[in-house]
Amino acid sequence: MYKEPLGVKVDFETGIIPGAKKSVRRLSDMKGYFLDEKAWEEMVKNGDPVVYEVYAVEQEEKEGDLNFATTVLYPGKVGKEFFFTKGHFHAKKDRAEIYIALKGKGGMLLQTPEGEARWIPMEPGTVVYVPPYWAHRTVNTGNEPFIFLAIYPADAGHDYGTIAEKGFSKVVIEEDGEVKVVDNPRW
Ligand code: M6P
Ligand code: ZN
Repeated sequence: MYKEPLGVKVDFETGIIPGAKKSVRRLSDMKGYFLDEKAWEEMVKNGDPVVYEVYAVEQEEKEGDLNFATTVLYPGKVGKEFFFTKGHFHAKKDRAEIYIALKGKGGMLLQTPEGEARWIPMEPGTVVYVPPYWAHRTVNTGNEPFIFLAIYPADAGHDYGTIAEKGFSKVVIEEDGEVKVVDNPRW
């Protein structure tokens, strides 16, 4: 009747959680996500790099329970655009989430269903509260892996649909050696 409590040691250097379920997202898994389609195609042909890995400890999709996961988001760019995670709304839209940055440098793009966006810079120690209803995507703006821990309701689920189709209303690019958050020309 009672589940067994669990303590695990997350490796802050690598993001690895012992016993967690690992998933890998390569650039080829992100067709249509980046603005510069030619650059995307070239990079997929020339080695198809891993963009990010997720180590997740997940429970049954039941109200009241919690999941947690680390993400290791590698440094890189497609054209001017920094590597990012796919990004999602929660399938149960009113579910919130907490992110804690562990290593590297980056930030989070958040967006309401109406397309209003926010950018929150993240460095080790930054805690981000993702309120209910906001889609969220992390971006690596540095030159080492950006690693963070996420804690989210077990019944939140992932809704990739709208973000996969339209993306975010803002994109994070490098221009003149600077990180810029600018309007998405395709929005
Ligand atoms: C965090 C959590 C996970 C999510 C992962 C990768 O670890 O929010 O739920 O799966 O980031 O993000 P995405 O699912 O958008 O690819
Ligand atoms: Zn989420």
